[in-house]
Amino acid sequence: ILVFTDLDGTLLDHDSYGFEAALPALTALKARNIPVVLNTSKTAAELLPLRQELDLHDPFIVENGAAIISDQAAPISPYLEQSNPTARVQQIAADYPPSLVLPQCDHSPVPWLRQQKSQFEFIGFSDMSVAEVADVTGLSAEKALQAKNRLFSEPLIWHDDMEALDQFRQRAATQGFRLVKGGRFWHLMAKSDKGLAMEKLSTVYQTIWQTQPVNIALGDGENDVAMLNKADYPVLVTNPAHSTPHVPETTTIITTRKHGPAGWNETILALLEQLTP
Ligand code: 2M8
Ligand code: MG
Ligand code: MG
Repeated sequence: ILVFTDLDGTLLDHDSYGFEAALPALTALKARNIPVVLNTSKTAAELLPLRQELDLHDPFIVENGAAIISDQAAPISPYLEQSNPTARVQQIAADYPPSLVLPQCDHSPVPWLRQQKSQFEFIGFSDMSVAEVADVTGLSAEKALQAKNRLFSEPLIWHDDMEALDQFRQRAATQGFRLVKGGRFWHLMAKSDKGLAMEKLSTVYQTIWQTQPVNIALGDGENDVAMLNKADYPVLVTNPAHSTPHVPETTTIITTRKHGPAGWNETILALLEQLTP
C-alpha cells in the first residue's frame, strides 16, 4: 500500500495548517511501514521542514506533480534517477540528489508570464513581497519565503474577467503550460500533474516490491482530480472553504464526513481496517 496525499485542506487544516487530528492515522501507517507520499503544490523548500515535523522519510512530490524527490537514505533512491540536469534543476538536485523532474517541467513559467503583464491583470507570487504572500496565504513570513522559492510553477491571483482567463489559458497552452486551480490560487505550470507523478513513483515501488502497490490518494481540490482518478482508493476530503472539485462519475470516490485532517484520519483508519485487518 502507498498513500499519496495533498497537504492544504487535506492533511493540513485549510486555515491553521495544523495536522494534529491526523496523528492517530499517521501513527497507524508508520506501524505498518506504509509510505506516506506528500503530493502537493508546495515547494521543495516548504516540504523539507514540514516532513520533519510530520516525521516522514518517504519520497515526496512538489509543485503539482513537477518533480519527485527522495532522500539519499530512502530505499527508493537508487531507482529514482536524476533527470534533466538543466541549471534550475541542478539547484534542486544539489539539495536532493535522487530527484526526478517530470517531462516538460524543467523550466519555470515565470519568464513567459512576465510577458503577459501588458495584456492581462493578475499577480503572481514572484510579484509579491514575502509579507504579501504571508498575507494572502496566512503563512508565517518564514514559510511564505519558502513558498516563494519555486522552480517549476507559479501561483496566481487572477484580477481580470473569466473571458480573459480563457484566453490566457489558451495562450499558455501554446507554450506547453497549463492552469490548474488549487485551494486558493491558480497555478501556472508545465503539463504534468499529481496523477502522472503518482503513477511514476508507484511504478518505482512496484520494481522494488515486486508487486503492484495499492494506491490510496487523498485530496480536496481541483488540482487533486488527476491523482484521484488514477488511485485505487480515491478519497475526496471535504473542504467548506471552496467548491467541491468535479470528479468524473466513473471514479468511485470515498468522501470524508469530517473536513481536513480529521477527515483524513477517519478515512485512513477505516481503510487500514479494511485492507490490513
Ligand atoms: C499555494 O497552494 C495552495 C494549495 O492548494 C493553493 O493554491 O491554495 C502554494 O503556493 C503553496 O506553495 C503554498 O504553501 C500555499 C499556501 O496557502 O499556497
Ligand atoms: Mg488542497
Ligand atoms: Mg495542494
